[in-house]
Amino acid sequence: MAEMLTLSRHILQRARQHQEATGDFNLLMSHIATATKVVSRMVAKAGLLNVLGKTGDTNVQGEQVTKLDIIANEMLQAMLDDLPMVSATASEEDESFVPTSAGATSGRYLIAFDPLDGSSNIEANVSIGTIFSVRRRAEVGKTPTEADFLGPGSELVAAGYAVYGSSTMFVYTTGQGVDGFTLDPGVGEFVLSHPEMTLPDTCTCLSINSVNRHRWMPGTTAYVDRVIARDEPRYAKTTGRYIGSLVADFHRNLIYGGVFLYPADSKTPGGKLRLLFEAQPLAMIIEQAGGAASDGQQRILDIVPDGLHARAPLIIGNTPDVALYEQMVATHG
Ligand code: AHM
Ligand code: MG
Repeated sequence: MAEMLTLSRHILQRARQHQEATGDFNLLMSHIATATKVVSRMVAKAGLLNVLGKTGDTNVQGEQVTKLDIIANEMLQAMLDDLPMVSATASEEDESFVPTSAGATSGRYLIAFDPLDGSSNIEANVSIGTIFSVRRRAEVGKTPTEADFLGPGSELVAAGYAVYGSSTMFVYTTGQGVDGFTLDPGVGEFVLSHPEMTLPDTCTCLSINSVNRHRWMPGTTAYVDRVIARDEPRYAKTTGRYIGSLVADFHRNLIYGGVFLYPADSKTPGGKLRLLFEAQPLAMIIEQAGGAASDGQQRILDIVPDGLHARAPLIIGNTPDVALYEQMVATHG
């Protein structure tokens, strides 16, 4: 019978190779994966279930919350609440972190997630996703605090995302490379389809919201102009691709090569995307895939967040393209 390497088997095999006892970790990842399977199903049925559209509320970021955002958020929280190894969760949708019922004091892990990224695209049937990260608490045996979450991304023990596209994929890293799994809807399991993902060394896609050009810093304008001039071999075949769903934009660029930018600009001088819920996990994944992530001046994974909802400019993709952006910002400001 043909080999079918499911996500659980893959985690167990990895653990064996590295002689780690990861029963806890396997259960944790399985629960996250199950939550994303449920969200995937909800997203696929959204039109039928009448969960499309806005609730009329705004979240802590001041954005309109869609119904599916809330459902996905509750789903992830519920799936993690019973796990004794999880101390607390933090979500992009909630102002504060939430201690779990099972492991608040004793749990070793803290989970941060963006339950439904790119949710402004839901009604148009465009790909959206879930992003998560896992960090270890410095000290167990006490009540979790917000400060426990506020470490640099370099301390993450795992990060991943699910993308709800033409198929549903689950991509994750534990610091030993990046592996991608595709949901087999018949079996209901994520199956290894993209082992050891690495970025192709070509800048195929330039991904930036170009309509914001009027508010870019000079370095960003100079950078984009240099890429789209297409007179350097590296950029001779570069094309523009921007979905407006970070997970989907990121995933495409991971497959084809390229750079995604949500830079600092005059409207959002501190960036738009959130460090804990978006930038840190994707930065860990891109580095593990051979790429780089920067805020324009420093490595994303070195930044220490000053709050759960801290934001950062995000320039993420192939290393030479991210380095060129840093150089252009250093030269032009
Ligand atoms: P959100 O759906 O979690 O609020 O995410 C923010 C989204 C990202 O998915 C995407 O990269 C970005 O906002 C697009 O922003 P803009 O519409 O300003 O280009
Ligand atoms: Mg979101």
